[in-house]
Amino acid sequence: QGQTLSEAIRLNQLGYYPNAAKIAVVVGEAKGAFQLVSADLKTVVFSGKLSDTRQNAISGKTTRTADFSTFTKTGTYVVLIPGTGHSFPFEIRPSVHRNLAIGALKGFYYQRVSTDLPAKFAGKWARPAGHPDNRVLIHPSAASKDRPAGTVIGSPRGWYDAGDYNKYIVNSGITMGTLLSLYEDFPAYMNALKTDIPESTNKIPDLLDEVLWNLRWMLTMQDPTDGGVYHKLTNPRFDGMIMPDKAVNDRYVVQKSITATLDFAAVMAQAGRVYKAYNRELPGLADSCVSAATKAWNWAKANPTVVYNQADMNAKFDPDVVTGSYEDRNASDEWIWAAAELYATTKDESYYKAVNLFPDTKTPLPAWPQVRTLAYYTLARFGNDLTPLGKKDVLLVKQHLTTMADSLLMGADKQAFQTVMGKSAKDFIWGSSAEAANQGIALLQAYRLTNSPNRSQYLQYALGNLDYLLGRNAVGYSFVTGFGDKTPMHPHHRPSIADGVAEPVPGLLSGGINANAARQDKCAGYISTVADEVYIDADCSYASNEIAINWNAPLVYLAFALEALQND
Ligand code: 9MR
Repeated sequence: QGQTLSEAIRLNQLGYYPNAAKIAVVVGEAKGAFQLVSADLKTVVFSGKLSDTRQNAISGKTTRTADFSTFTKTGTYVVLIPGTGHSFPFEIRPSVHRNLAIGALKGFYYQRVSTDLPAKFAGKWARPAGHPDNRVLIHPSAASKDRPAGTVIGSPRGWYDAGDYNKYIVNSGITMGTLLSLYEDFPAYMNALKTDIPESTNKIPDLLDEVLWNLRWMLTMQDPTDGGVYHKLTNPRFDGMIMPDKAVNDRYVVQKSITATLDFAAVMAQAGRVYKAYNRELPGLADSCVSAATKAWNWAKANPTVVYNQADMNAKFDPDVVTGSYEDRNASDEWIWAAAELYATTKDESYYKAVNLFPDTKTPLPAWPQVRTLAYYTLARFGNDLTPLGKKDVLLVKQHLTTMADSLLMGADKQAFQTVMGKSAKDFIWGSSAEAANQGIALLQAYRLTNSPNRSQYLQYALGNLDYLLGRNAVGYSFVTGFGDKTPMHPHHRPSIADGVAEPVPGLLSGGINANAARQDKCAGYISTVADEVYIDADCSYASNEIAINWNAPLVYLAFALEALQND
C-alpha cells in the first residue's frame, strides 16, 4: 500500500526551496511515521513523525502534518506514509518556482486581444488573432456631443479579462497596479528576466512589454474630450464557447464611471513613473500616461457620483448589456489609490490633500472593488522620497501594514493546512485563489517595508500561501493550469474549451474554491458543500473554475517575489 499514490497527502506539487519550511499535510486518520523517499521509491532519505492531530475548523476533518523542513538536499522526492501511500513527486531545489512565475506571466500573453499567437511563442495553443477592436461602437449610454451613439472608435489590444472575451477597465486597474508594483518592488530581478514573448529581444523588460499590451488599450478607453473613462468594452451578451477569431459580434464601449476613471488615473500615474526610464524606446509614452491620469482625475472631480449601475443603464438604453458588471458604489478607496499614485509620481501635494487617508479602521485585502491598500503599498514603497506632507504619514501607513500582516498570521499555525489562507470560511469567495495570492503579497509588503519582529514569519507564510495554491489545500489541486500533477484540465476559458487541444492554455490561475459556487453557476457535479471543498474542475463552473487577469496578476507577483527573496 505504501507503494500507491495517495491524494490524501497534500503538498506543494512543484516543490520547496532547500532552506525554507517544507510541510505536507495528510487528511484522514494516518498517524505515526512518515518518510521522504526518492522519486523511484527506492531510497529513504529522511524519516520523521507525523504531528499530533489537528482539526480542520471548517470541515471538522482530521489532519496531521509531515514536517521535513530540516532536510535540505536537492532532488526529486515523494512523502511516503506507511499504510497510506505516497504523495505526488516534487522537487527540493533553488528557484523551484521560477518556471511557474514565468508561466503565469506568459498566461497574460495567451490572453492578448487583437493579435495572432504564432506557434513560435504559443506552441500548441497557437491561434489566429481575435477581436481587432478597430471598429468599436459608442453605446448610447456613452454618447456625448463629440461622440454620438454609434460613433466608431478604435480600441484594440488589451487582455481578455477572463474566460470571456470582454475588456473591463476596473479589473484591468488592479491587475496593472499589481504587475507594475512587482516591477517597482523588484526592479533588478524583473530587469534581468527574459521570457519567451515576441518583444523579448527589445530593450524593455519583458514584464513591461507585456503590461504595455494592456496599457495601450487602456489609453484608448479615455474620452479625449473630457477625460472620462468608459467602464468597459464588451459585446452585449457573452460569446459562446468559440475561439476568439470566431467571435465577431458588435462591440461597444459603455458609459463612463467614477471607479473606472479613478482606477485608470492610478494606473496611468504609476505607468508614468515606471516607463519614464524607457523614454528612448517609447518616446513620449510616460508623459502621455501622466497627462491621461491628470485628465481622468479632473473628470472624476467633476463627476464624483457617476457610478456604474448596469440595471439602470439597461433601463434607459439599448442594446441591453449583460456581461460582467464590476459594479462598486463606493469609490472612496479608488479616490485614495488614484490620489496616492498621482502624488507619488508628480509630488504635487494637492492630490494628497484631496483625500483623507485617516482615520481608517482596517486595512482591507486588495481586490477589484477595494484598492485602498494599494495606495499604502505605494506610499510605503516611496517613504522618504515623498514630500514632507506624505512622509509624515509613512510610519502610520507602515504600522497598518504590520497590523494587517499580524492579523493574517494570527492562528495560521493552527490551521489545518498550516496556511494563512483558509483560517476562516470567509476566505472562500469567488476567486479565492487570488485571495490567497493577495494575502501572500500583503505579508511580503510587511516583510519588505517594516521592521516587525514577525518579519521572518511573514516570509514563511507568504510561501505557505503559494504552497496552498500549488496543492496544500482541502481539494488537493494545484490551481495553476499546467503546473503540478493534479491541475485544472477544464477551466471556464473559451480558448481552452474551443481549441481542440487536450491541455488547457497553461499558466492560468483557476478562481478555485468558492463556498457559494454551486448556487452561483449551477454547474452539476459538485461533490461537497463544505466551504473549503466547493470546487469542480468543469468548464461549466464559472464560479469556481474560471481564470481571470486579476487572479493571475497576484500569482505572478507572489511567485516572482518569492523567487527574488528565496535566499533571504
Ligand atoms: O471576479 C468577479 C467576482 O468578484 C464577482 O463576484 C463575479 C460576479 O459578479 O464576477 C467576477 O468577475 C467576472 C466578470 O464579471 C466577467 N469576467 C469573468 C470574471 C471572473 O469570473
